[in-house]
Amino acid sequence: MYTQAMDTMGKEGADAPKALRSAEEMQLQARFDERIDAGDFIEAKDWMPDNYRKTLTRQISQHAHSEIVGMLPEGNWIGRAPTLKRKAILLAKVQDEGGHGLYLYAAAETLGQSRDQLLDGLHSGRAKYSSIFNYPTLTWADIGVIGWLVDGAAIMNQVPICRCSYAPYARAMIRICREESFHQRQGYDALLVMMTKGTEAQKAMVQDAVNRWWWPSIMMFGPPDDQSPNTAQSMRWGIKRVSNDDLRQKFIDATVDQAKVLGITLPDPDLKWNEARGHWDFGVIDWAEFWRVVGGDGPCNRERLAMRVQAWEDGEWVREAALAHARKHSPDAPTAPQQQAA
Ligand code: FAQ
Repeated sequence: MYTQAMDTMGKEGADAPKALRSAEEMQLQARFDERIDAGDFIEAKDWMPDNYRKTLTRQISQHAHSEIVGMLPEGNWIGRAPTLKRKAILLAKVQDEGGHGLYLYAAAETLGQSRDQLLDGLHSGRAKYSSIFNYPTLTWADIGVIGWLVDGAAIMNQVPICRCSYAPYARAMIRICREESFHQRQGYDALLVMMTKGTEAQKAMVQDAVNRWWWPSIMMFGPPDDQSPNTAQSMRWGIKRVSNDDLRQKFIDATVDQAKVLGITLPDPDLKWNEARGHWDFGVIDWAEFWRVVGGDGPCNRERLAMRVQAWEDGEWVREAALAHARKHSPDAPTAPQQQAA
């Protein structure tokens, strides 16, 4: 028995020997599977398989990191918004993204990892965040295009997560999706004003921004289904409800008509309506670029991460003050931020 335990130690992956499971654990697993099949929601205190917990922690924390890293490209333009109205809208939007990050970190914490551990994953480069936020915002039109395309893609991906089998994540997503709708709308509105009332230079600026953001936006949905290691199991568990490719197609189908109303051209010569499929066909996505960016070598990866680490270091005194305050009111409060797991 002891040697068998030693054999399984430290091995992970498909070829790892299966750990012995008790009858009780098998019953719990069967009950969990039944609940998933019946479309039940799982709560934080319910029994769940380790890999379900792991997958959710990975996805929710990456989602949270995306929201707070996503504040950076737009935050960059708050001081340069062209009117008071646009500045107020952008401020509200960027604050919303910070709020989304906080709801999501709270949801991830219910799975047993502290906020400090989750953030350490981001700061050390172990955890991912969305590829899209590694592209630069070069002009004011980029801000409109982020709202229209990036928030538009985010909504398409996130509405099905409101029905995710893990209830704390699903609940967080309901509020987030309501706010994302405003984000998408304000971006579209800013572009429509530039395209209908702007100068030729402003219209060209919008087209240039669309040319740069289109392909990265459709990469946001993740790799094609046949190259997505997590999709099949996540769909079986009801974490994902729609696959990467299906969401991407739905997004493209919805966006083509919006582009026509705006009067811009999507930078894909292969975009063609396919009557037989009832969908728009589109060109080949440069997956090498996607993996390069996900792997840390995009145009702004280093800058984005350095800014998050700097913000964390600058905020140390705030965390210390909050802990000192908490200790005053409760002697049981921790004396230092929770340490990361070994
Ligand atoms: N970027 O097997 P799959 C927003 C990774 S929030 C980077 O298909 P999965 C709001 C993936 O993690 C945007 N990495 O993975 C906003 C996995 O790596 P791992 C974020 C990506 O999880 C707007 C590997 O590739 N939204 O925009 C990306 O089943 C404007 C294999 O992929 C969410 O996070 C990517 N694009 O499906 C804020 C939504 N795609 O971890 C500010 C929740 C894939 O195994 C301004 N997340 N990878 O090492 C999801 O729906 C899923 O996690 C997917 C990926 C669909 C993103």
